[in-house]
Amino acid sequence: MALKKTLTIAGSDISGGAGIAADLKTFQEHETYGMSAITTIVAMDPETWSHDVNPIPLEVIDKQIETALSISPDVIKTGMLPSEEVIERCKDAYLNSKAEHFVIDPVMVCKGDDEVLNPGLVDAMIEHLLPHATVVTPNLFEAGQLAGHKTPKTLEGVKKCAEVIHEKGAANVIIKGGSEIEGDKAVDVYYDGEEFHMLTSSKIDASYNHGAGCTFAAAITANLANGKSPLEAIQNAKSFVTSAIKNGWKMNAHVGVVRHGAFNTVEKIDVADEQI
Ligand code: PXL
Repeated sequence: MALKKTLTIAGSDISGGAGIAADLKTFQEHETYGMSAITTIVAMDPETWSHDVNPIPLEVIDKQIETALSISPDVIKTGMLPSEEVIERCKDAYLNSKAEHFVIDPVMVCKGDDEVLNPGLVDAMIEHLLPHATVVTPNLFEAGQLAGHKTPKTLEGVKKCAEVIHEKGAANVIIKGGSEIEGDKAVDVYYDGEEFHMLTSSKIDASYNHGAGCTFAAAITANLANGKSPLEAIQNAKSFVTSAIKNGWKMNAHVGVVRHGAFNTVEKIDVADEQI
């Protein structure tokens, strides 16, 4: 199969678990050619692990996007975007590219850090990104924000948010409920405007899960590049990230991180899919 090209426009997590590091590792695990345009650099205080977010100047982001687009990415993914201008640049990048798909991971906070990135970003994501998204991958908090609802806590609440986010233009919505939805399964809810699917795996010890969200969206991106349908891409990505979380490891006193390559090198964990 011809080598496909995947581009992430996202932040750099210096610890290597999330952001472009997660994306590039995941792209490689799927044999796609990964490229990155860095929007912000996140460094961590070694003592407290508080996140220090350092946005890259807009003109430097523009130059990176210009370079990457000249190499014709097949699928573009977004991650941490520090300003409304950068969000608009991502839309323009996708519309000016020949990419077939656009995957939006609507990063609003860093895990382990309760500082919400500028709340004005939510409106910009709704206006500029959702209408063009092949897939959007919010967690429960992000789903509530995008839908204009409270953070959903039940399956019914999650389904309502998925409907609203789909109405705002995202073709395929996958809401990561994970272990936070009641019951003995880790549940993600998929909606494409017609069908709801519940993707479930056993609840696993998810304490070492830094980077899980980025890895999941990057795996969707790579699967789409490799010709999978959105639902198949999401199903495969859930297996990939569940394996990565189950094999996560303790990095230091503050954080445990997913093992990005576990699906290919340690174990492939199955995910059940039920239409609901
Ligand atoms: O997990 C969200 C996230 C995304 N992108 C970058 C990050 C983080 C969290 O630390 O640093 C760059």
